[in-house]
Order: sequence, then structure tokens, then C-alpha cells
Amino acid sequence: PLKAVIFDLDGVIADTAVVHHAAWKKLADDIDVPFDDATGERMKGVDRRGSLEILLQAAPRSYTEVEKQELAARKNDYYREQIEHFGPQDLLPGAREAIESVRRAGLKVALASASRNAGLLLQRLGIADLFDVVVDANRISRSKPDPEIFLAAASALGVAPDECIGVEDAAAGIASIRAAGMAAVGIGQARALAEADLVLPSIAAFDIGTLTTIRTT
Ligand code: B16
Ligand code: MG
Repeated sequence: PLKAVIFDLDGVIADTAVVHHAAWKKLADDIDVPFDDATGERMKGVDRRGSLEILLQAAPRSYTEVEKQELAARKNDYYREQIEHFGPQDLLPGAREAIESVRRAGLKVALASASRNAGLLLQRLGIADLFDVVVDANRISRSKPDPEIFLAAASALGVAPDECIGVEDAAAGIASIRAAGMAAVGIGQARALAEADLVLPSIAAFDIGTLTTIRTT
């Protein structure tokens, strides 16, 4: 039986996917590296350092380790400047209701975010107390699409992977959920999330009542 729902943060609960995108675009412009929407899509759900490596694939020269650390830190500064001003108004429409509906149904709720800024964001958004468990990049060693983060969340909740649904906006995240042996709900465009068991256009369409029977095949 379904016992828990594990939510991604960026792009599912908070409208931060566009903020990450804008921060990477600003960094790309700083160093004259081309950056298009397809590159931004590939970065979704991938941790900061992994995202930088994706950006630098299009760079005309190579960068030293010290330079890469500076670039990753600079991108994070750009990102933090924006989320400093975040509040409950930056929750995606229907996000709080989706989480609350899961709790009301008697299921457990966890967060699985690749973002090292997840804790700060949950505070700003005013939803930190809605989660039984929060797993972010600070607590795992292998980034999405590896299943580690979703498996860690299930383990901390004390439930089996096949008793969980994972909710994600990124292809790397859907892959992580499926590799963990969970049912995957994609949020966004079906084309980008073909591996999901079900794709919803936004978190506002999330209905726990219709999800209790969804299973991986
Ligand atoms: P940070 P999620 C991910 O969060 C984002 O989707 C991804 O674009 C970002 O690069 C990553 O977090 C790392 O974020 O630089 O704040 O540590 O979607 O897994 O909640
Ligand atoms: Mg995401």
C-alpha cells in the first residue's frame, strides 16, 4: 500500500527553476559561454557542481579546479540574492495544498532536493513543518539520477521504496525515483518526462485521491 509521498523542491513546490536558470545564464554571460533552454533543462535536478560541468561542456577552454569552485560559488551568490527575498508567495500554486492533502490522507511526507539551499528555502516559504523528513544534497554523496536521495528519504521515513510515490519536474529526478523502485509523478511537459508513470501539467493538478493505486511496472 502507498505510505508516503516524496517531493522534489525546485520546480515542484517552489518557483525556483527559473531562478536557477537565470543565475546560470548570468554566469554563462560573465564567461562568454553559450547557454540555451535545452542546456538549462539538462541541469534541472542536477547538483551545483554537476550543473557547472554541463555548462562548461560548451566552453572554448578548460577551467582549473580553483576556477570551477569560484564559478560555482558565484552562481550560488546570484541565486541567493534572489531567494533572500522569497516568501510564501513564491510557493507554486497548489503546492501547500498538495502536501497538506497527503498528510490528511494519513501518509508520510518527505522532501528530496539536490539543493544545498533547500533548508533556507523551506523556512522562507513557511512550509518547513509540513515535512516528516528532509533530505538534501548535504546528506547524500551521489546526485540524481542516482537513486540515493529518494532511498535515503524512504529509509528515514521507515517505509519501503515500493510504498512511495516520488514527485519531480526533472528528467534526472524521474530517473532517480524509478531507479529507487518507486512510482514517479512528473510535473511539467510529458515530452521531457517520458519515463514518469504519470505526468501532470503542474502541482496544482496533484490529487492524492487518484494516486493511491498508481504503481511502477
Ligand atoms: P543548489 P531540486 C536542484 O534542486 C535544482 O533542480 C537544480 O537546478 C540545482 O542545480 C540543484 O538543486 C542544486 O542547487 O545550487 O542550490 O545547491 O530540483 O532537486 O530540488
Ligand atoms: Mg526539481
